[in-house]
Amino acid sequence: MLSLRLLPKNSVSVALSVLVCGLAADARETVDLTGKWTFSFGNEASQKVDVPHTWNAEDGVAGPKSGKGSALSAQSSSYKRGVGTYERELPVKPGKDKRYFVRFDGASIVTDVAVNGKPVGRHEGAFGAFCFEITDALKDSGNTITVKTDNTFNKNILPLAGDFTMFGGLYRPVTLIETEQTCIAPDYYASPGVLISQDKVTPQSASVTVNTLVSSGKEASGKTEVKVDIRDAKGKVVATGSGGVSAGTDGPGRAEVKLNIARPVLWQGRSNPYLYKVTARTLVDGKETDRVEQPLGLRTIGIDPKKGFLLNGKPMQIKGVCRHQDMEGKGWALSKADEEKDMKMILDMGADGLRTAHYPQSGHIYDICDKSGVIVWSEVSAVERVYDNPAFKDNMKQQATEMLLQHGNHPSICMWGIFNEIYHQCGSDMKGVDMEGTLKELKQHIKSLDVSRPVVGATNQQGRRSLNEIPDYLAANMYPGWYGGGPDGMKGSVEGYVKAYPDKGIAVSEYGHGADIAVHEEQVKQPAPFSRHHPEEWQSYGHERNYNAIRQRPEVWGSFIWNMFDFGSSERSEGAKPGINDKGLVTYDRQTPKDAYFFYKANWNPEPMAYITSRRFTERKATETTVKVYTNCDSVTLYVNGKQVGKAAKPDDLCIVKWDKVQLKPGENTVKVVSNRKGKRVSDSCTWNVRS
Ligand code: GCB
Repeated sequence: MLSLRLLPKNSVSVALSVLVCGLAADARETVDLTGKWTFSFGNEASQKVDVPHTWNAEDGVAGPKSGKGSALSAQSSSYKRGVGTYERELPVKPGKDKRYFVRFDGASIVTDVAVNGKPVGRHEGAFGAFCFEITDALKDSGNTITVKTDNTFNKNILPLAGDFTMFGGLYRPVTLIETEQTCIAPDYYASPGVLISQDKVTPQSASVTVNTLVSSGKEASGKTEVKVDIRDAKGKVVATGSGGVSAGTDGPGRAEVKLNIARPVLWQGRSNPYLYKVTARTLVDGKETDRVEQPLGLRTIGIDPKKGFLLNGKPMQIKGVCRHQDMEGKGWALSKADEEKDMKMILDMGADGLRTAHYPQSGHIYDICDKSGVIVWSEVSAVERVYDNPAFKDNMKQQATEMLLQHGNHPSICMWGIFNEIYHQCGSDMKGVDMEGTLKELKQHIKSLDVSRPVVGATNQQGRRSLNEIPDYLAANMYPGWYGGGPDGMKGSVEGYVKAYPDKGIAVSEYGHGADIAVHEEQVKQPAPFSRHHPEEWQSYGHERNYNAIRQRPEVWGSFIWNMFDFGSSERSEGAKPGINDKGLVTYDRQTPKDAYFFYKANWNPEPMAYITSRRFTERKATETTVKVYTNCDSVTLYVNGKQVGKAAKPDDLCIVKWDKVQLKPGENTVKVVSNRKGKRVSDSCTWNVRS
């Protein structure tokens, strides 16, 4: 249960509220501060920009200065890291008796905010939202907000390392909020101010506790109470309750309301992502002053080392992907439409799990997962190393608190991740640092806020027992077929972990292979990972072999492909383009799903499909070739240059059909496959040129 504990409100690093939808028009107003910003990096000339914005969209993926090496560290960067200053006028004429807040959904890495030159708050950490009250800093008119964001590496702020670019700037939306004197706190760790815990969920009934955080301004007066109702998906009220507000020791007051729902419809992942809606309202002397709505998906979650992941008691092996939050030409500064496009590609492929590696992502991503039934692993950005000093630990706990309070209502989130590859690339500089002690504290901190979700970790240290014992359940990053050993090594790697940790459960938190869509090979051979030669054919073959081993072990509670999309990694120099990690199933510009994408689509998505692999291998030398098709149809017929080749063929149990020794003619060849499933005709075709 998300058991709310009011933490001391820290004026330096407080955060803000989450989704404020459907508010009473006269109670709370929100304005997106999208346009009209002036921006300058360091002493450079200023320019007009819109927010979300980053200054690293291009240089963040330009690759290392030296042009060689692949150190997995975003610390020694060749891209611009420093202070960017944003400024704009605030569209506000302060009303008497009103309060004003400014909310940032995310800014990288350290942010200082001033209104009319008066500091209103500082936030440390690139992935959490934060919200400051600015009422006292406002004038009657002509109000200016100045925001300085600094993405310089900072050893007291997570993450300390990682194979990804730390894009700088106001990269998520900024919102101005106007409230009445008594409101649902928008500024308590930027949580929605309404914190839901699912106390007991069975098919017969569900009991839920809703804690509403109530903030009263200086001028507030009157008797305050909170009313909560829960509506089903059709809008029918299925439970109501109300409660008085007890004063908070520090920070907002709190109203606890317990509710019961008879015979609830459960949130059952992609097969039935059923959502209720919780509405909490503050009333002063009977008059509504504020309202916040939150999603409620009733479900139980568990991991069984023998049965896998359990959703409402039903075992499943999560078919997941990992995602970084950047895109070509935009870095981290994505629009909602960009995020929707990413999630659509994930859903179309048939995945039912998402690991937000290596940090919490935007509220919008979790919203989409709630609505579409995707199981989410959301993680704290403890990548490769953590320190054990108080300043670092404070920041770690603050970032964890933000993740839990901001996103804890999302039913899609089914586990909290506390580390990725700790000890990786740690040399003598980390000698004597009690990294495991720090992670134990992190786990304890998370448990003090939420006992309803398992804590997991992604290891790559099979031998480090004590590290791997820290999370409730374990997962491991495994790269057979890429960083070492052949792709069939997945079987042994999985078995090794299962045997070593029989009570911990095992998931494959990462597996993958690089692929450049312009590089092709007739005979697949394992490439050198840090080379420029990353043939697309090897990636798909590696996934076929890896996934075959994973699916044969149903006790493996999930697998998460590394990665759904190519992503920016300033220190990499390999594959087609320096600065890019090309293990995505989809290219960085999102224009091209690679062959391996369709391997999963054939295996995971129920819609009939057939896809000819190596379709981009258009310029060939050999007249004899193998044609490989991924399909979920019962049988497929191949035509080359209009002539049927052999008989209709059936795919194997990995949805693969292969025709060997297919003859092509010199010059242009049309290759086509046709199939039927459930009366639906499916076909695919491509053109290959043979030039000897
Ligand atoms: C890993 C890391 C991930 C890297 C990936 C890779 O194990 O967890 O951050 O990007 O390997 O591509 O090497």
